[in-house]
Amino acid sequence: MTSDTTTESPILVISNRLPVTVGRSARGLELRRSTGGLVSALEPVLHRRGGTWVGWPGAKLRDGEVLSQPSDPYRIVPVELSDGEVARYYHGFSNATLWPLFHSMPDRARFERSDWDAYERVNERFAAVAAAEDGLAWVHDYQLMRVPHHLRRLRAEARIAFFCHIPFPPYDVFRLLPWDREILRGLVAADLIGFHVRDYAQNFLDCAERLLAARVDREAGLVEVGDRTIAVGEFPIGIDFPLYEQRAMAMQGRDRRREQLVLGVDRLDYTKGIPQRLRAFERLLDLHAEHRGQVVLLQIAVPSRDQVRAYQDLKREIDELVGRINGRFATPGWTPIQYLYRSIPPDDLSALYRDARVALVTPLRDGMNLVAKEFVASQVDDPGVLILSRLAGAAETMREAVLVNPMDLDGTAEAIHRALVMDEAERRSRMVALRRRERRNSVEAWTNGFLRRAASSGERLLPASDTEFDAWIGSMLRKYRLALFLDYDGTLSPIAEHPSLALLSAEVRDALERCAARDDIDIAIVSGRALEDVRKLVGLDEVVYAGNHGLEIQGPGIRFEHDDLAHYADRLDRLADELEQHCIPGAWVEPKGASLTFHYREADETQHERLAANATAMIRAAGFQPRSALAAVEARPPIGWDKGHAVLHVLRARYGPSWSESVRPIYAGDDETDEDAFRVLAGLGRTFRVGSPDRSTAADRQLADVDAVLGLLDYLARR
Ligand code: GDG
Repeated sequence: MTSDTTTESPILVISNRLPVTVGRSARGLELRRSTGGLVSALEPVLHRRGGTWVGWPGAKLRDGEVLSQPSDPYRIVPVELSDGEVARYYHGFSNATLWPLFHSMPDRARFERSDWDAYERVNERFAAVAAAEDGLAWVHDYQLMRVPHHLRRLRAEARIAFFCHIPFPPYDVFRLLPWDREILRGLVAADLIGFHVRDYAQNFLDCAERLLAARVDREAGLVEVGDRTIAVGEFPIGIDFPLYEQRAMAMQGRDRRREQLVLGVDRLDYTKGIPQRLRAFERLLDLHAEHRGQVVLLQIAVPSRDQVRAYQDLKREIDELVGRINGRFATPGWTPIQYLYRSIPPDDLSALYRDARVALVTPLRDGMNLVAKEFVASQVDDPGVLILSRLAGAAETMREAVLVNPMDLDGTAEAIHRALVMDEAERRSRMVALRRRERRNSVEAWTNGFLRRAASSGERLLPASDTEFDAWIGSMLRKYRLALFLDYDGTLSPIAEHPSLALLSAEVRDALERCAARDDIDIAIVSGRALEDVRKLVGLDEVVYAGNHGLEIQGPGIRFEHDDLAHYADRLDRLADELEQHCIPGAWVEPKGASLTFHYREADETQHERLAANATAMIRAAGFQPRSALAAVEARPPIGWDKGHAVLHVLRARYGPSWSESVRPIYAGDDETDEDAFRVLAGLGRTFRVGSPDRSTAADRQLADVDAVLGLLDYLARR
């Protein structure tokens, strides 16, 4: 994979389905080109720039069968799924968990671990197939939200963009998902994350801030996770406007329908609000008898996900409603509702769009809704009226539509009435504005806009500003004394080749000294290093030092050593000797008083795994706890004491058992061992995780790197 970032690099599209549907007949493999909106959106750029489309072909391939030829403008690469995976990853986690939840219908969502496991496995496979291809990776939709993460693992330098075609739910709904953080971490491995409308992007930023402790800049649309910055923005999708316009014009010869036609076109899905729409139409006939015998609602419902129970139930509900309403109102010459449960050819659809007096687009929730846009593009003659649900993404921009709340049956019935009696001047002025916007914001503009942004994203956030720090910790500092806890390696000093090279920069030293000089700040350094080691590196007398993850603590007014330490001293010496004997060039043992670390950073890379495994086994055999660190394994005495205990010990020793009445702690650290401190301080002060953790953090916020910590120290010293 190349990391070329120009706008003209090849494109690597990754989506659940391929742009072709695979079938099998007596003549063998048959490929049918899919006609969906995504295909017509992306094929032009793939033709222009070249590239690859990775996806599921929808059927099993036999050995040697390929989906594209070298002469084709772009490659089509299949990801194969077993029947069980289709059931669990696709029908299960994608369509029975994420789809209802993301449409804010949690009652319909099922949460099954085996579905999640299949989703994770399939996403990993998509990423593995994609990792072998070139180009700017553009991952599509809710079925593949873990792909950016797995792709980034395989190709650290890849440029990855993600687009979500469905809504992103508010935090309160999203966090019902037992795998909420995993999904977010899957996404933030991308460089750009796109949504249809601003609300969804803001919901995503809320979730990233609250569940990943990420820093977000809502105005700029940036989220910072560890040392990476991800752009998040709204990119409302459009349609191929000229295509629909021309098709509608080509239909000119057809008879216009006599009746006043009200049209509904949807996949049969519970998000589309079809039963509510039918009831609203019934209400219209109740409230405005003048439309009886005149108006027909034609509802096209394209069969979708029909193996799923909820969709079968919905189908039955609609069948019954149509029967009941027609039974109530029909006359020998007029049937109020015509209902087609099938897909119709594109030309016929265009003819209906063109002839309809009213398009009734009333989903309960919809990412965007393309039917509304296709209807508008097809109004080439006497203009009709678009009635649009406020809960469709399309309502964010299509303000000249008649907007309704689909749950409000009376309101929707009145809107249909209004549309049916609206004079031509009003219909025309609304439609002119709608058409102008959709013509400009076509799907081509969407693709180009998104890809331009994807090529330029990757900006760094500004160092946290005073305003931001004020919002996080300002009010707390005005009322309380500050106990400032800082880890050393990776927090105050960047991780170095060798521990002895990790020194404080002049700026960090200066900011630390200025903090230490203030009367209202007390500093403690909490490190995995030996106490003497870290004391020498920092060298400030007024500071408390906690070495060996807090097993030994010394400083003004405190001298503490854990009781059990002496007991382990001899055994630790023996373990050090044993490990020394196994050292190869580039591996060494660092004694740290109460613990030791076995380093292998500079040893031959092919030996890393073996060295780590051996050291871990020896440490365990000697009765110590192994803990893996960066190219190192630590051996710690099996004493139930960690940085969390150490922090509480310092607070009690310095300020007494009621310390929280007068003191607020702030803790910054970059390591897994700092998580223990984040956990005990939750709600008692403010905690910062430095860098980009692999797993989730218990800290309140993240800071990108040592420079961001410097920003914090400088703020504390100056304020
Ligand atoms: C997802 C999001 C978002 C329908 N019936 C027939 C037919 N269609 C075509 C329409 C339209 C498409 O299907 C439906 O698109 P929507 O946007 O309305 O809805 P979803 O399928 O749920 O799509 C949605 C979209 O992704 C894009 O990002 O807007 O919110 O849910 O193009 O024309 N086409 C033909 N015959 C039919 O009977 N030929």
